[in-house]
Amino acid sequence: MYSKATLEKTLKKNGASLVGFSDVTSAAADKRFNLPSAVTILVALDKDVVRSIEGAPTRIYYEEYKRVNAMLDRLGAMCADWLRSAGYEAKALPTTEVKSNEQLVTDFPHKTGAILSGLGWIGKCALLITKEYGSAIRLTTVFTDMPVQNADMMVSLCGRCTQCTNACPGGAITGKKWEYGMQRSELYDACACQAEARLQGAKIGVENTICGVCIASCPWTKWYLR
Ligand code: B12
Repeated sequence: MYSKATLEKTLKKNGASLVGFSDVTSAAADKRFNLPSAVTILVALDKDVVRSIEGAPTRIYYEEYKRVNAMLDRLGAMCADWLRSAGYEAKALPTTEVKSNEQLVTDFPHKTGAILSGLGWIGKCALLITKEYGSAIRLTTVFTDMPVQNADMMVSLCGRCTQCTNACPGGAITGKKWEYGMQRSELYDACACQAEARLQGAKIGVENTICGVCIASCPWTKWYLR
């Protein structure tokens, strides 16, 4: 009854698009509540909403952003409850946690578990990209002591594509292809992205950093939108 497969099925039945399991002991123990494993939950963004942000963010994208964040928080809590019922420890991270410092780095970026569980790769735009949904996804993490093994990690499938580099209104993306262990700064300038996302947000009356033009420009996202 309590197996990884059952947990995955339960989460998908309740709206998760993809679920991954990873051993995160390669990250510092104090950044993962001393727990060795992570469950990474992905929810895909609505196709029509993603189509609406080809050149600039929209109000409906902001509404979708809030809807998916709330859904991920619910799925994270559900996952933690399930793990505790199975006799494991569990700690759900908030989906939107920005306990980030001036360098815009959180203790445990959600993308880390996604990469280690083989759900996708880091695009040239620094977003997680999956074969199924491109980068039109948001994600969250639940730490646990349920034993899991890492799947094979994916290599970047960005090839020579420069769509996100060309589309970024903030000129934040360098165009370099991601390899495991690469620093974010080699891929992109997070401060330039943040400044532009603030401007873009202000244009539609939103105070948050909201953009997503790199999401809509990605050929893997366009494949999902077909
Ligand atoms: C701070 C932050 C920002 C900053 C900096 C962005 C950035 N890329 O770091 C600003 C304000 C600019 C920003 C902007 C946006 N953000 Co933001 N942001 C975050 C936040 C809160 C923390 C990210 C962080 O710590 N970055 C630090 C760097 C080092 O990590 P990283 O780039 O996330 O990923 C690295 C690690 O995973 C590492 N890694 C990979 N494997 C392994 C393995 C091990 C063992 C280790 C140690 C590391 C490691 O390599 C990656 C590349 O360097 C996360 C939520 C979260 N808690 O994770 C959302 C998040 C990254 N944002 C998200 C989104 C969607 C956006 C925007 C599109 C805004 C919007 N919604 O309109 C833009 C576009 C950003 C872009 N192109 O990357 C999503 C990304 C979804 C996806 N498909 O990847 C996240 C995950 C939110 C969520 N819950 O879904 N964001």
